[in-house]
Order: sequence, then C-alpha cells, then structure tokens
Amino acid sequence: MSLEFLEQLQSIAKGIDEIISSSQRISVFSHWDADGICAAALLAKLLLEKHKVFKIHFLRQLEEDRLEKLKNESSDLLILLDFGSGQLHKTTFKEILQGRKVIIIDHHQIKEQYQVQHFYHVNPYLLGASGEEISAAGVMYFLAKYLNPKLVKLAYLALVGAYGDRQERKEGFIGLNKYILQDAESNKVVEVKHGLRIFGRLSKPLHKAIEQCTSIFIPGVSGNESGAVQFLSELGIKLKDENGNWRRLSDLSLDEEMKLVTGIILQRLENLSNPEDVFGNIYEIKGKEDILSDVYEFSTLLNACGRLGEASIGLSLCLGDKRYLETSKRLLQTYRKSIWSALEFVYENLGSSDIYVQEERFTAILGGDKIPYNLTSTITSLILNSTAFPTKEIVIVFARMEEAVKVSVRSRAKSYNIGKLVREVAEELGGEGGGHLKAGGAKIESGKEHEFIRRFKEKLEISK
Ligand SMILES: [Mn+2]
Repeated sequence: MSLEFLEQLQSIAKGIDEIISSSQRISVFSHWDADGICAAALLAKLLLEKHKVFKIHFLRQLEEDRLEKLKNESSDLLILLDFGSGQLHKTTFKEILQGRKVIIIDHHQIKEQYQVQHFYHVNPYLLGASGEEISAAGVMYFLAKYLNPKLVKLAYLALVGAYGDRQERKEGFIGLNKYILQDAESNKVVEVKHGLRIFGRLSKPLHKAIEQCTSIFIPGVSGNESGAVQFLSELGIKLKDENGNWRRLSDLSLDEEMKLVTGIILQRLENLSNPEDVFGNIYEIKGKEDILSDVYEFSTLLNACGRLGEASIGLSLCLGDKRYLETSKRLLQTYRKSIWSALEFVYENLGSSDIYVQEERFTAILGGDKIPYNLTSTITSLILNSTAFPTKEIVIVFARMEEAVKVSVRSRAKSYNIGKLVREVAEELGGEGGGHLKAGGAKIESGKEHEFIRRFKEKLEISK
C-alpha cells in the first residue's frame, strides 16, 4: 500500500514541477503548527533551488473568512500546506479554484474530491494511504525529494513535522513515516537512540528539564523548581557533578536514568491507573546543535513559535538561520508557562462539574478564557495523555476565541472517526471543523458549547 502511494506521488511530481515552473507569482499558505512549518520549509527549499519568487503566510486555520480573502489573492499559483483538503467541499473554495492554479498538499480527511483544470490535490487518502501514517511535511518531503534528490538531507524536517502531529508511536515511526526515517538514517541525517524522553536531555540542567517537561505532567514537579529539586534528591540523584557543574539528563548513568524512570512512574501512579511509557526512542539530528539536535525538542520549539504567532521564526530555524535561536527559546518559555497555567487551572478544577464534565465516553473541559485558544490542541493532547487527569477515552476542550469558541478533540479510541464527527457537529451548529481519525478541531459560536456536547454525545452513540 505504501509503495502504491510512493509510485503515484512520483508520477504526480512531474506535473507539480511544471505548474511551479510556469508560475511567476507564488503564494504559499501553511498551518502554523510544527507540521505546517516543516512542510513550508521543505517547499521553500525546493522553490529556492528553482530560483522562484514566493511568499509564505502562516494561518491558525483555513476558516471561511480566510477563504474569502484567498479569492482576491493576486498570485497565479496558490499552494496550501497542511490544510485545504477539509475545505474543498465549500462553495468559497470552488470560487478560489476559478482563475488560478492551486496545489493542496495535506493529510487531513476529505469530505469531497473533484477535478478541475490546473488543480493538484495531493493527499495520502487519495493515493491509497492514510493521513495517520504521514504528515503534510512528509508528503512535501517525498515531492521535494523526487524533484530534487539532494533534498533528502532534509528528511529530518519530515520527522519533526510527523512528531509534531503525534504520529510517532510507542513502536516508533510507522507506515510511510518509517520510509522517511529509513531515508534519514541511511543518509546519516538522523540517529535513533534509546532513553528517557524528556525535553532538554542535552540542553538543560536535569532539575530544569524535569520541571519544564511538557510531555509528562507530574503534579508538584512540573512548573515547580523546588519540587523538581526535591523529587531528584529523594531519588538520590545528584544535581551537580564533582566540579560543581549542573548535570544534564544525558550525563546520568544508565542506572540513574532507570531510577529516574521508576521515580516518575511511581510519582504519576498516585494519580492514575495506567502510567505511560516514558522510556523510548530518541531521534538525534546530526550536525545540529542544542535544542535543534533532537526531533522532539525541535518540534516543540516550532509549535511554540507557530502557536504564539511567530511561525516565520520557526521557518528561519528550519532553513538553517541560527540568528533567531535565542528568540525562539524565549517564545518556548512563554509557551510552556501558558501551558502549565492552563493545565494547573484544569487540575484545580477536576472536581468542578461546570468546568470538568464527565460523560460516559468522553470528558469535556469548558476552559472559557482560562485556556488560550491558540494552545487548545496541545493542551487537549497533554490532558488525554497525562495520567494526572482522570479522563475518558475522548477529551474535548473548549476555549474562548474573541467572539467565538475554539473546540479541540483528541481520542485514544480506535472505533470513531473524530474529524468527521467534529465537522458534522460544527456544521450543524453553523460553525466549521474537521481533522483526523483521532483528532479534530472546530470553531463554533459562543454559547453553543453545551449543544456541541449534546450532539457529539448523540453521534458517538450512533457511530459506535
Ligand atoms: Mn499536519
């Protein structure tokens, strides 16, 4: 199946190359998360090598008001990355397709597919594969590689994008992503190691890494420096070496690292029944330093830049410009602080049925303005995956967004098509939405949160 995808993509690549070559003014619109930024970076490299002039814009989402604006785009070629597939069925989109060339490179679910002249829609679902096994950056990577073989050296960007979209599983990268990892390993771009998957392995003092880790929420330790110091000293792990220098996670002996893993699991056991695996693959990017040398850390950094409205800083980092490294680290700090305070808010309100609603099959969190709308998808994933929160197999988070409400849904269950359910409910309520099998997002009118919950519950029951 994967091979069918690669063969078909290779044949499409030629047509895409021609459409790019024949265009003078190229406008690129991409999603502002790590996947969108990596896809944009891969496309930018390809276009730069072709000496093309282009503009790149990053958007939170391709919503109706944005589509309206795209109708007036003056470029002769419009390229959409990491969105577009879920908007194709809209009337406004059909109008956009008239009078200009359009390329969509996406991996979200498609409601309606049709063919128009000068329109390329590249999506794994149309090529015998699934959007769960490859990200937009991954699709863009294969295209870039077919059109310019030396771009295989950027394979790591496709992994950073896939990681950002949470496509890396316990067993590692699977499906088409696995082919990308193979490319990356055989070209010595990425090396796979094993260890404790905590942000700041190489770049931070140990207690800081534990305290600031966003992938694992440890009550009393996350976001609490003295809590982290105490936690480590209780485990008998020294914070400094003989010379008085702060130790990093990468300085620990295997024995100490195992002690730490056990400590984290035990700490989290107090709040949960099923502690997640904190030990696993680490993907080291060769020839990069600091925070940019780890696929996981790089993707977190890009998400921070994008979600705080500075995706172009992330893009510069992907293109090898190190001038913004310090700025991006400051953004990361702000990003983490916002995430912790939102998680703390939810944690403190676990008992409040106005905020933390437990239904039979899902948990809904009415975040109001206590959860920043630009971070809802990250926060929803963290809550679903963190054992500190007693959730059902699906988590819905609502957050105020100017006049509207942003909805994020994440699921552990295999039996539903979350993206489709979210789109249906949102559209019934006059809003818009879509997504993947296990993740969806929507924008609805303020005040319709409970109606969303009611309809979502009904649809879940029918689709079970
Ligand atoms: Mn994506």
